This record gives sequence, structure tokens and C-alpha cells, in this order.
Amino acid sequence: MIRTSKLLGAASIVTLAALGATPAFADGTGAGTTIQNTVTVSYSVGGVAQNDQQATDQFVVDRKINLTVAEVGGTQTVVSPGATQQVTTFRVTNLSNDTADFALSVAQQAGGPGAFGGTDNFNTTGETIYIDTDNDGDWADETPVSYIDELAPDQSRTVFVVSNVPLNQVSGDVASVVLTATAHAGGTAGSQGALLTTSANNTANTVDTVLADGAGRTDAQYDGRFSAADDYIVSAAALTVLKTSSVVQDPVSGTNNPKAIPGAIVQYCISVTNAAGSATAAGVNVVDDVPAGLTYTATNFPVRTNSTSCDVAGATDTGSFSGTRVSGTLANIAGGETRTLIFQAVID
Ligand SMILES: [Ca+2]
Ligand SMILES: [Ca+2]
Ligand SMILES: [Ca+2]
Ligand SMILES: [Ca+2]
Repeated sequence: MIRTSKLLGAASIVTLAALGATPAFADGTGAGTTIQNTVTVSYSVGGVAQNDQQATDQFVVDRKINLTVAEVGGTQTVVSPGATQQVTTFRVTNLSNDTADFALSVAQQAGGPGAFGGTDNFNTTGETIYIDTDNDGDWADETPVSYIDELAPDQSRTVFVVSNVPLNQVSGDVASVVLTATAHAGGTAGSQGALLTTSANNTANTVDTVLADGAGRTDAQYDGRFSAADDYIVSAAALTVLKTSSVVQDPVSGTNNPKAIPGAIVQYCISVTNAAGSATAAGVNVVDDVPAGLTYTATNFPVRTNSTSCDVAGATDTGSFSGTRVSGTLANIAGGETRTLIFQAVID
């Protein structure tokens, strides 16, 4: 019996080595697989062969949990101040030897380096998580989730984090968001299984668990979690407005060194400039109430827009005048560009 036990031990070691060398799957032999091994001992007594002695060893393969979360796209998501439902994209992969559920959570980074440069200096709001169940790259056809259900070994899912940008952010502001996936038992389809932890002991015919994951953005090695960061970076317009006036003619001197006397025509120029490097400003609408003591006049030209300076010669488009109000919509103003609205009024 003692010899038989030694043989059993040796046979088991050989079997395990063979398993390690040629795993059945990329992620190893599936958890719960039964490994059975029978040893046969033959012998003789007095030159006569006796009945063989046999013994069998059996255990089940344990659950090795490993996962990754990776940012998709390799760059920041460029957003405008006040933009809603802005998307960052991740990929969650199950590298375990078992089907598992993966709880999903998103956290706002509090300062520190962004994932793609810059420094985190604000938080987005209303973070919502979606899985791309139909793999079309679109989150809008999905419903919010809190976990990936029944992700098989070697399978992965695209996960979207959708959130809103506060209106008061300026160009270069960065918000880093961290997506963490936490391994849970698969349990049953349609519900999240129990949180997995490393088993204290190895029980031969029980599927024990070993957390074998690495350390990601904010998680540790062997904690059953993995995390990755993605950044929102703000590209804002930075408009400044300048309003100037000049007397262009008076009833006495004409255009020769005119003075601001009753009957004189005053030309106003409202100049809108977008700072260099800023996002293009669209739908720029200028509204200006003609001050008391002046009366709008279209004698020389109506309200003019879209000169790049206060020279009316370059102002090809027309604004409008109604009541006492001058208004006009300017063309899109790219970073570093200026557009103006010009009108004239007579001193009462
Ligand atoms: Ca932040
Ligand atoms: Ca989709
Ligand atoms: Ca499940
Ligand atoms: Ca980890």
C-alpha cells in the first residue's frame, strides 16, 4: 500500500505538468474540469503474477480570475463646454478560465495627470455606463447597465461611459474618468453573481477561486478588479467683444473733422474676436440697443455684418433694425478670427 501511494503521488505530478504545457484554452483549462488519474500496480509472488492493484486520484480545476480594462481609441474625447452625453469608450476582457460577471463602476479622477496628458482639473456629471450589446459602436441604442453578465472566457465587451460637461469649462480643461470592472461569479444569467475572493484553502473536488489579475489605473494586483482611464478635454471658444464709435459727418463740417453735434452721424463698430487656438464659435448673434439721444439711420448703409475689421467696406452682409434695436448674426468665428457688426445713428 505504501508503494502504491508513492506511485500515485508521482503520477499526479506528471499529469499536472502535462496540463500546464498544453492548456485546452488560451486562458487555461476550464474551471470545474474534472481531472481523473488511475494508477495500476502489477506484481508477482513466488514467480506467479498476482492481481493488479489500482488507485484513482480526482480533483477539479479551480477558477483563475483575470481581466483587463483598456481605453479604446488611444486619445482624449474633445468636448465643448456645456456639451451633454459625451462618450468615452473602454474594452473589458475576461482572461479567466471561467465565465464571470463583471460589475462596472466609473469614478472621477481628482487631480493628477490625465490619461493622455494635461492635468485633471474638473469632473463631468451624470456618468452613465452602457455596453455595446449589438457591437455597432453606438451607445444610444443601449440601456444603462451596472455589470456585464455571463462573459465567457476570452470574450470582451465594449463599454461606454457617457457624461456631461459643465458650461463654465475653458479650453484645455481635462476630466479623467476611470472605469473599473470587478469580477463576480457568473451565477445565473440575468443576475449578478457573488463577489469573488481568493479561496483560503484548496479543496480537491471544489472549484476554489484564485484572483490572478494585474494592477490597472487605480486597482491593485490580485484584487479581482481592473481599471483604466480616459480623458475628456475641453475645446472652448473664447470670445471678447469691443464696441467703439466715431463721428463720420456733421451738418456743418461734413466729413471734414466732424464733431458730435446734433444732426451728426455716429458710426458704431461691434467687434467680436475669438482667441487664437480656440474652438470655432457658431451662431454668434449680436444685439445692440441704440442709445437714447440717437436715432438709427440707414442713409449711408443699413446694418452691416461680417467685416473682419471696423472698415465697413469689408462688411458684405446685412443685419436688421427693429424698434430701437440693431441685431445681426455673424458668420462662424474660428480661433484667432474677428467679425464685426457696423451701423450708423444720428445724434438727436
Ligand atoms: Ca476630475
Ligand atoms: Ca450599440
Ligand atoms: Ca450572471
Ligand atoms: Ca487588479
